[in-house]
Amino acid sequence: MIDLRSDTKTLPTPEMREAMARAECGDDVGREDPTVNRLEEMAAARLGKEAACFVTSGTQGNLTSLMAHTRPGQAIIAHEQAHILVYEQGGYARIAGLALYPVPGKYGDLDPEALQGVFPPREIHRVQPGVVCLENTHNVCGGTVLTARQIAAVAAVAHEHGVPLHIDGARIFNAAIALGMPAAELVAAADSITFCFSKGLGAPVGSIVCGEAGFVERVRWARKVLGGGLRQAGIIAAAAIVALETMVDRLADDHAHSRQIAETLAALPGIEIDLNSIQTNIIRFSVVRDDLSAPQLCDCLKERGVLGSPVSDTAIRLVTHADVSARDTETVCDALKDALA
Ligand code: TLP
Repeated sequence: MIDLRSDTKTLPTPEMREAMARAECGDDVGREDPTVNRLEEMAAARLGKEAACFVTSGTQGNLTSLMAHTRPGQAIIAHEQAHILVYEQGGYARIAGLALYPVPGKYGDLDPEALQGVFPPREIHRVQPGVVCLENTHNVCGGTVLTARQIAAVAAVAHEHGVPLHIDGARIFNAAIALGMPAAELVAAADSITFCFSKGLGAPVGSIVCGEAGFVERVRWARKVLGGGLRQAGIIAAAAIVALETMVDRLADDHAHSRQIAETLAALPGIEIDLNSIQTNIIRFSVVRDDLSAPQLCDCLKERGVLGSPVSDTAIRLVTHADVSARDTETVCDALKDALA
């Protein structure tokens, strides 16, 4: 099976398994795990931030960041289709105690002028924002990329109101590779960033939060109360180190493969796809046929050895990743042509 349901489906490489077997370990809750400490230093340097804290997942990275930036009773400002809002079980409200100001925006961007309008007056009836969030790349918008300039423009508005900017950078290296710039430069204007080792970078577990040292210390406390203190976590941090060292540059292949699949789709009847949204490894498209729904097309693809995700009755998401080769990509294109013929 060629599994295009998500880049979370990637399996650890042999080099990761070897590094895991050899990893030096200690109790990470007491900061005594040398492998976790090394990973945190590497990640902070790579993102151009002062410190970092290894967490179990992207969801935990975002939630601990929100908890560290805010206090209950404040609000989060985020894109209306941000992963934090739509796919994280409302942890921002349920656990961090935050209200929400959702903002629309093309391809995941927040227009600085629209953002200005979202900040309420500082008066007693109004919930005050405690953090602004961006997502790069933006999952629901189709793996779309925000540029350093777009990020800086949003950061400027947030900072004008005395509020920090957090980036859900689950796939920040996809964005950096697509733009051809170092990730540190891309996120320079942001106060914090979460990124994932267990998506396109192929590690089995883990994400990390990077930011200024005091903020990261608060993240560490929030991680503990959420049950995320992991003891001999060097076992999994070792795989994350290999991911950071060996899996970033190859993301360009995933982007080329998704472009090839998207262009094949665009030429097929009954398919609607916005080729401008195909910027990294995610392909979202619609099936506009009376005789075929998105779940039915996914069933047809499955019979041809390809797994995709129907995200509604008419929309499908496909994601390319390290376990999808150039040859697999040809097979996917043939399966789509065959299924839609
Ligand atoms: N996204 C997953 C699913 O949850 C939808 C996927 O298959 O794409 N931020 C972004 C932008 C994400 O796409 C995800 C995972 C997360 C955060 C959460 O990461 P995890 O799954 O590690 O908690």
